[in-house]
Amino acid sequence: MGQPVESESGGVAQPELPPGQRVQRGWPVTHYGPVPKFRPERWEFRVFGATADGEKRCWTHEDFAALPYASVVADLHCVTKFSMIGAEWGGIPARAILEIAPPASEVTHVMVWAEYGFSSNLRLADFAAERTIFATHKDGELLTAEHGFPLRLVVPHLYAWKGPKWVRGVEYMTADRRGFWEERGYHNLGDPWKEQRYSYQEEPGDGPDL
Ligand SMILES: Nc1nc2c(c(=O)[nH]1)N[C@H]1C(S)=C(S)[C@@H](COP(=O)(O)O)O[C@H]1N2
Ligand SMILES: [Mo]
Repeated sequence: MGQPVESESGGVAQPELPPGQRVQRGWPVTHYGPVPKFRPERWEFRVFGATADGEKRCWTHEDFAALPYASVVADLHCVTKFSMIGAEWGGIPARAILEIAPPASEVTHVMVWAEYGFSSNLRLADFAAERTIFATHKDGELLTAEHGFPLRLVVPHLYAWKGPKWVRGVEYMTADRRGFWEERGYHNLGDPWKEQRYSYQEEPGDGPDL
């Protein structure tokens, strides 16, 4: 997905995109509100809610940045119909967080929290997916401030709003609850391959009542 494919004639075919998306040259900046200023001494990454042992976890920026580094190649699909393809994201896989700070067995969903109270809800399985990553780098370079420095979530198989920039923590939840855009008209699940763009498309069971 998202990688150029060698066609039989030897040409390079268009990468496969979810329905209704088109490739964006360059990398636009898309978000609601101002770009937060990074203050390392005040920054912390928190895991809270229904943890297995009932305790919260907290990392300083230094400690979080020292967690094992991994990378994934993944596309960003914005619900406004542009896709940014083939970026290499480096950082800490969400799975690593689940291992270090395990959720209680009743946990079904997570809320990913960012600066200024921005949030996005994910099913635990989407958060635990192999390629879901808390990115610190893109294409080998530190993220820029407007693209989420020092940390953003990338959930390759969902629309990009499911990946908050300027992430500050994860809440383990035993029931689903809508995040920022999911309360404001966007689909609770956000699978671009199913074109789950808007909440009016939701079917029973896709999300909590609005
Ligand atoms: N904190 C925060 N993260 C956010 C958003 C936002 O409004 N606030 N918008 C999302 C949306 S809709 C998209 S398309 C991507 C855009 O990422 P980019 O600006 O790096 O291209 O960020 C996502 N993460
Ligand atoms: Mo978006």
